[in-house]
Amino acid sequence: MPPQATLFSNTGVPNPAKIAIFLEELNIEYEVIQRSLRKGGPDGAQSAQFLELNPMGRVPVIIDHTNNDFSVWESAAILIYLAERFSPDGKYSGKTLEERAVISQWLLFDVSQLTPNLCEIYWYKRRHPVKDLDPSINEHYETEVYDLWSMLEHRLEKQDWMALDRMTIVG
Ligand SMILES: N[C@@H](CCC(=O)N[C@@H](CS)C(=O)NCC(=O)O)C(=O)O
Repeated sequence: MPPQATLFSNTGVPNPAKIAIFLEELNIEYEVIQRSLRKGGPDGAQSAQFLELNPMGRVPVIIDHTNNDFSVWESAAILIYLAERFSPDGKYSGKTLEERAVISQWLLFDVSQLTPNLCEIYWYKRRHPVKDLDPSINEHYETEVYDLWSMLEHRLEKQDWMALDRMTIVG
């Protein structure tokens, strides 16, 4: 029997792990195929074949073999798709309008605030250190990230899960 889904991934980067955790939670049988980032060739995320699946040439991407090999990229979109397709009762994506609003609030907070600020710091400190960088730039992004993380800490001091009283697609 072929697996229910294929996850295109790369060991050592964070976004595909979110999808793998959720596939496990949903008890979906899946295979993982590694893609070399920023490379062409048969295993590369920039190959013409992979760009057909994700025009950004990035991971994660999933293929749902139980739905005519429908494919989705962008981790937040993948989480929403998997939740709605494999758990249509709304357990993970929200059962009511209000639950869905709280879940999207935290999902969009991650996508639009937390992750972009983390990426900035990662890029210029680790991937591409900038010599003699104006310290105010460092301060700006570090303060942003510490403030956002403090918000998460504060919320998780009061409850076990980010959005609701149970695990959802935002943790
Ligand atoms: N917003 C996208 C980001 C995808 C992304 O940037 N993935 C990284 C790995 S975590 C990647 O494939 N990078 C390769 C590149 O920058 O070319 C998502 O959440 O799926």
